Amino acid sequence: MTEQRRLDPAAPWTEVVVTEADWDEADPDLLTSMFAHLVLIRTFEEYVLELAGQGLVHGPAHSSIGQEGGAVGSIHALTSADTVNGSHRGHHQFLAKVLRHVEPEGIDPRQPFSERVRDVLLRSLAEICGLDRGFSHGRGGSMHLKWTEAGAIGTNAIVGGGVPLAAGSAWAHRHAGTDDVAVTYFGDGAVNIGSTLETFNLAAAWRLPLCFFVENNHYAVSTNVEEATGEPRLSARGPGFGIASWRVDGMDPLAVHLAMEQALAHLRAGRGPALVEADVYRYFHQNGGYPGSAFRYRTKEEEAAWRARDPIAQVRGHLERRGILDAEEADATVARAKALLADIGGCLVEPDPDGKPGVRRIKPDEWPDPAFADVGIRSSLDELEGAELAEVDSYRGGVGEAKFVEAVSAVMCRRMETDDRIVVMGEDVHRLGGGTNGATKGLVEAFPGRVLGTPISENAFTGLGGGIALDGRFRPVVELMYADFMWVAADQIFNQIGKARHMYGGTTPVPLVLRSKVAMGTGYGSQHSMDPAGVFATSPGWRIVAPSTPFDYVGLMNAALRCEDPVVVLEHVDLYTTVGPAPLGDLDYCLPVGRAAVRRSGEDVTVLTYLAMTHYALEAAERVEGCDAEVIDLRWLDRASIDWDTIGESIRKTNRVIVAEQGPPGTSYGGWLADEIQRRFFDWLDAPVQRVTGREASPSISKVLEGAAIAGADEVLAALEAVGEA
Ligand SMILES: Cc1ncc(C[n+]2csc(CCOP(=O)(O)OP(=O)(O)O)c2C)c(N)n1
Ligand SMILES: [Mg+2]
Repeated sequence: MTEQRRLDPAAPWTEVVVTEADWDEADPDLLTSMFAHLVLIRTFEEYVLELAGQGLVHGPAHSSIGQEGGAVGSIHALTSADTVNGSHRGHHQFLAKVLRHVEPEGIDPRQPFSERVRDVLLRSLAEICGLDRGFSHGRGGSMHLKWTEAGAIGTNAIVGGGVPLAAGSAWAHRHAGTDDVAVTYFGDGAVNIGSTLETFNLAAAWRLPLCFFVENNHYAVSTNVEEATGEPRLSARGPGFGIASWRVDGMDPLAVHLAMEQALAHLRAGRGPALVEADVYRYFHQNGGYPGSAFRYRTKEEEAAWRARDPIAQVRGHLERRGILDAEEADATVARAKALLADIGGCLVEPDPDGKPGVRRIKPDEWPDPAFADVGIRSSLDELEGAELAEVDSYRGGVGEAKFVEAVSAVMCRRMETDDRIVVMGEDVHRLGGGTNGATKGLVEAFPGRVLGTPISENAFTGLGGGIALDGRFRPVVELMYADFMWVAADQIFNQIGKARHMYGGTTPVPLVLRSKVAMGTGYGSQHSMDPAGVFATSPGWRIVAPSTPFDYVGLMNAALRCEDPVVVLEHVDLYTTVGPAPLGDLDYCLPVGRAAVRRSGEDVTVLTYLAMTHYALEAAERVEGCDAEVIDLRWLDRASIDWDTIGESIRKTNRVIVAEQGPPGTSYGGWLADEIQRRFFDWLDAPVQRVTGREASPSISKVLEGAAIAGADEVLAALEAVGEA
């Protein structure tokens, strides 16, 4: 007969229940300001629904009506320096944060609303309508609300997508030596997604000052929380991760406020993350102005029961009961808020001259200029001005030889020495003498606290890096142990990091370096052998560098670390152990952005290649007979940085092109490049652009099959011979 021992999680799990006595003791200024916020946000949201109903909000408008209590109660406990982000349903959190920022002492509901309040509401409404005077010039709209100055670091349309980014913000707060915190708001649906769960773990492991604020409104679109999880008490998740957790009635803004104060005391004391689950309810369906019951996934009775506990009515009731505000004053607040919204709306919309009476349109001057569509996808590169530039033949410090992987760790060491902002993270980067390949050798000893071994959670730690980059105080260098793991972190890499600058208006720097190991030929098989260049090149926002020599690695890494854009630095394991030209002097030079290197001059064909394939192409060019190949090592691969001048000059001479890469044709880099070349240089081409690629399948583990799947010198040789015979 076994003995049963009850085990309890180490982290506490508490429900905060407010009593009448708490309401009696609450600071009148807190209650009046919460009331003003609630009324402003509710009125704002009603106005958004009105505009949406008239087709004046392009795309969804996820209303927060009914669940304002969670945001208002919690944000009244924050300072301007604390940061918040949220998800698709984020108007209420954003508004509460920016209102708090412009009126940090609170808003008096008895007074006229200030110009500052009017201004932030106007800019918020403009953003939601997709208009130029919005915070992101209408690029972000309803689901991407960001005003960094106010600590509103960006809402997000990917469920759970903002959670790792908030962890980055929390990390930056702590690393900067402050007691500021980050709060990430998300729903009962988002609590089940990997990025959220991974971030629970990472934040707890690293004791980050991050509050996971779950707005449990009981539905994810039409799916209710009981059918989506085995434990619908969502704050139960926290203790399993070692996170102190609170549950509170979110329809009661004071209860939320008091629970949040407890959570904040825990966070500011450096005791690790906190989770607050606020039980709330959205009165309407997922989107638009119809109640959920109209779509039959819930009943009118259920909706009425929640409406009976309306957060505004609750606060108002206590204000009146305590004689702080009388009914007339409260009604006047509501009337003033309605008038304010009508006034703000009048700045953005007008009667449609071609429409029936009552039909409105967006004022034409309020739209962004269509020419703005592509502005600010990447930085202008002003930040590289004044950088020391060098090429191997112009470098003054002398060029010797070194092992490639030593250049990798040496340049990072040098940069971390000169730039305190740099922080390196990834799996095992802090152990094994510099990670699994020695690429981070010596760093942890030299820079303790700045070389962070992460738990295996690519979404969480890549996103955390993204959050640090967006914060701006530090420069994250994230290592992906194998390039294939980019699919695991795909949301953070492509939806978040790559799109953030543009989506939030085109000016937000995202200085993140992603070191990604390309491990073709190592026998690690189908899931560890990809070349990610093609995927990055066809995704927005990223710059891509592909060094083929130690000298270039140093210069490209320096440029990447100086750049305000996300840059993926591809590192091919075939190169790690090779010896090549390397600087003998300083490690401070950059390679010029967008400059390719002609590695071999030739007359008959231009071979465009990169990374390890450069060496195989050069080998083939030496072996072939009857074809004089010019081999160009592209080095900068992305659309914005590729060197069309060097490519064009070569094509005008040879009139033939081969794009050579090792990986399969499917996700290949050469596809888009060949397409560009045939249009740009059609008049100079004597033959279609030829491509050398691997086979269709991802490489297998069997050495023979792997060799067959990956292209190398033999495949380039065959392509050159074909040119020679033509
Ligand atoms: C990763 C992802 N999956 C699905 C969606 C589509 N979607 C948008 S909101 C939503 C429901 C989210 O529910 P919850 O997290 O509870 O937030 P709520 O809408 O209730 O505020 C879904 C499925 C999405 N945007 N992102
Ligand atoms: Mg929900």
